[in-house]
Amino acid sequence: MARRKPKPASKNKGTAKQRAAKPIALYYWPTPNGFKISIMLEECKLAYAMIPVNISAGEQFKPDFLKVSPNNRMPAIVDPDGPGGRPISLFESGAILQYLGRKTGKFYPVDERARVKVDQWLFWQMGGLGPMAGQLNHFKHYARETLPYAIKRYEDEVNRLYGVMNQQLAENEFLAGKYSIADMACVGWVNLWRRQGQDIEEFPNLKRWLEAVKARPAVERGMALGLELRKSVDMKDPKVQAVLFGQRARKD
Ligand SMILES: N[C@@H](CCC(=O)N[C@@H](CS)C(=O)NCC(=O)O)C(=O)O
Repeated sequence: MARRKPKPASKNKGTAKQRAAKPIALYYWPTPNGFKISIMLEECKLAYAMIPVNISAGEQFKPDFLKVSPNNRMPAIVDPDGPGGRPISLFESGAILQYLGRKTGKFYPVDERARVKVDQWLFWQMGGLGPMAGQLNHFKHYARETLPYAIKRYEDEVNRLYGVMNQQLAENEFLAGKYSIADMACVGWVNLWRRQGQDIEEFPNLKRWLEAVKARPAVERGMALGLELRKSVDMKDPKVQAVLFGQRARKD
């Protein structure tokens, strides 16, 4: 019997199981946007390797990172086992959550009506809760001048958004009915309610939801990932502020 020539190692893709075991590279810093993806990876029990992107030291501008995330923002991932068994890179946390949901078939239903529900709340977080809470954090905690109008504008908006969630959660256990990527997108932000000048007691359904989501072991692990990295960072340090604030289009 003629022996088949063994394939060279580089071309041997291995079994589906072996390929799946190759870790996903997670470009990450411990913030509510980063937590979205660490939570999902933990929930899906996917193998991953965290690569810290110290955004306070300007690592988000390194050429290798910009190839993966041209918006100089984390999180981003490289999945060595992407479509067709080839690597794929992705930036934007909402797109990453949807990708991982499609890849694993978890926390992102296939049924169109159920999926539309998840998409609505996911995009609501991406376009509303995240940006508004982000601006609030900037004006309330970091701005070099105190601008009461800006603080009130974003504090009110976060308050309004909390009210919308509270209403939705009156009749739904989770944002889109069942626990999904939409809840993962929001938990890190709502967890900062004190810092956002909000009173969670005004929003009993939101409080119930926050406690339930945070009690999930994968959420706990996801929101604990790399917290030690941030410890030595002083956001008031002018060098850190020079990296993070006042960014304009890059000419290089
Ligand atoms: N829309 C983006 C936002 C990501 C984002 O704002 N990331 C921040 C940290 S929370 C970042 O990487 N900042 C780096 C910088 O400002 O240069 C997403 O959801 O992925």
